Amino acid sequence: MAKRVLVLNGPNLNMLGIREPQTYGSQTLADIEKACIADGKAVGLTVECRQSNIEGELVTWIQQAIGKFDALVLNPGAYSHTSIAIHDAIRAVGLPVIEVHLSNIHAREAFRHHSYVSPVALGVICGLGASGYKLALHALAEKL
Ligand code: CA2
Repeated sequence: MAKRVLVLNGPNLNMLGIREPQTYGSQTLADIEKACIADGKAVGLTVECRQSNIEGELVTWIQQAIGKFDALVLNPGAYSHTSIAIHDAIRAVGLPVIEVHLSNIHAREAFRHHSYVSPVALGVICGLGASGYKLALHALAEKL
């Protein structure tokens, strides 16, 4: 059976392509999600995509991934820098998570340099724009 991957995007990522293209690129979230489904299919993965602006909803989806998904690709948005709840949820489910950021968080403001997600992630990709999601899916296809 094809391995199943949940691609989760956090707060404000529904604004992609509408504002700040110089930082986050010109693709919309719908474009990125469509590409994730196609890129996943090309490497034998079944991909489902969701986005939420609500921390608790992301936590619930991470918890509910047990038994339904084999791995996650997660762009936690600004919750990367604040959320112990998302850190704890990833630890609790024990599924492999690849953290993706469109921008290079280390080349930006100091408050973006720390991520609570990175220590519990299998890997971290940042600064490569929407290609980061494709790279994460390719890595999962090899690892799963
Ligand atoms: O680079 C990334 O992918 C981020 O996760 C994006 C977050 C930011 O808080 C992280 O530090 C890095 C912000 C997403 C906001 O997305 C927008 C898109 C278009 C217009 C405004 C915001």
